[in-house]
Amino acid sequence: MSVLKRLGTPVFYVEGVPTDLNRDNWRLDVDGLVAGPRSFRFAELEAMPIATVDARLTSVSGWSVRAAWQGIRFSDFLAHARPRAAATDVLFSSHGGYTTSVPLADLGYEKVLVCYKAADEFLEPEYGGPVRMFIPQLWGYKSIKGLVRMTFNDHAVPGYWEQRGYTEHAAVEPGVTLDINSKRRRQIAGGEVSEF
Ligand SMILES: Nc1nc2c(c(=O)[nH]1)N[C@H]1C(S)=C(S)[C@@H](COP(=O)(O)O)O[C@H]1N2
Ligand SMILES: [Mo]
Repeated sequence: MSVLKRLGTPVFYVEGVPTDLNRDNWRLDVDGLVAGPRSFRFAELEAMPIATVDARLTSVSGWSVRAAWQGIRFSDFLAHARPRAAATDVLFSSHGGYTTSVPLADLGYEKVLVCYKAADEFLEPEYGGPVRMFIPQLWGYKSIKGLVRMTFNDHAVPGYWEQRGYTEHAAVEPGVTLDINSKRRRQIAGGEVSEF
């Protein structure tokens, strides 16, 4: 069981938890402004160097969870995705049709992962398995779960929550958040949540 599940981390999955996606049938399609479209299998992802990032996922809805997130650094994954010089943003799509777009400038941060494990356990479907994004400096709605497509664009595309009024830039703002690890409410300063 992943640490996320053990801690009782809230599950947010507006399109429903996928029941027909697993590490064998999962594919990640990479397209748009790239040298050539590519499709990756889970085994190919697993063969890439794995990084561990001790950081928090923070939801705009008022909670935050700390874990040892694991996967491929997005900055390393770029060598496989091969974006063209004109690319500025990546549109992420889930198996069930959730979308969110993130500037490459934000994705270059060293703690951003194409994530498939937490504390050495594979992610359950409800926590985004087989593969999700982990982007700790931005609100959780940018950390797409059930990731199946990355489209490199020269513009931002409003995603599921952005179309419903959430900000496009999504930098974590000051406020009160429930720390899922300690079950305590804390005031946060905004930016990446790292103080507890
Ligand atoms: N595919 C998909 N990814 C998603 C969401 C979603 O509804 N669908 N919710 C987002 C939101 S709002 C948050 S806060 C995090 C929550 O991650 P968790 O459900 O693993 O706790 O997932 C994000 N990724
Ligand atoms: Mo969220």
